[in-house]
Amino acid sequence: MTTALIVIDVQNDFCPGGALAVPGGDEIIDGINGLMADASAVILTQDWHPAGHSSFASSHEGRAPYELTDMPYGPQVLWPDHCIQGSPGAGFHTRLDVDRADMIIRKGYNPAIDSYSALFENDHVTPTGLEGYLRTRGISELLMVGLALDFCVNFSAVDAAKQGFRVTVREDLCRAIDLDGSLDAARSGMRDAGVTLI
Ligand code: VGL
Ligand code: ZN
Repeated sequence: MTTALIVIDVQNDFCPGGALAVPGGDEIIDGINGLMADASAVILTQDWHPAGHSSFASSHEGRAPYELTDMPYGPQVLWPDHCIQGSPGAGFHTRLDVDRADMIIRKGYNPAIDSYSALFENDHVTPTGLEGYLRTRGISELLMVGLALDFCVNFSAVDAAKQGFRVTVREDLCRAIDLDGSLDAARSGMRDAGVTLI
């Protein structure tokens, strides 16, 4: 069984000082680097939005960050502008060992659809291509870490479990945004989907 380490969105905008800073987001980096040596595959994801992305509150007249809106594909949290393609905030944290990565997958580049998950956009049908990459490499087991536990890690873990991968999330190597109970909901959703939380 080949296990891949999937490192979700360890980018400057999700670390302290960033546009959508996750509390303690930079505290997990050394631990993640430490896992890379033993992993048989290392995959990094990178949130990668065009300016004016539909998930940004600034793209919706009169709306503020962290409010909910309805998109054609369902409810969507409106975020501060973050991870704009090519900006410093979209870059990986300088301490993250990016040289060890076999694959970097970008997501959220479609202006009309957000993409929390590393496997599918938020419409839950448009694939990112990661599933095909994993399968063609014979990878069936995933260890997930990164930011944010209750959004991108959660959606990635649940989608991967639904697609038949064995998924473990190292909670100590994740940090959460925790918006209106989103962390508790994410934990129970992951467990219901068969994800192992350790
Ligand atoms: C994320 C909100 C918006 C994440 C990405 O990486 O969890 N959260 N875009
Ligand atoms: Zn985003």
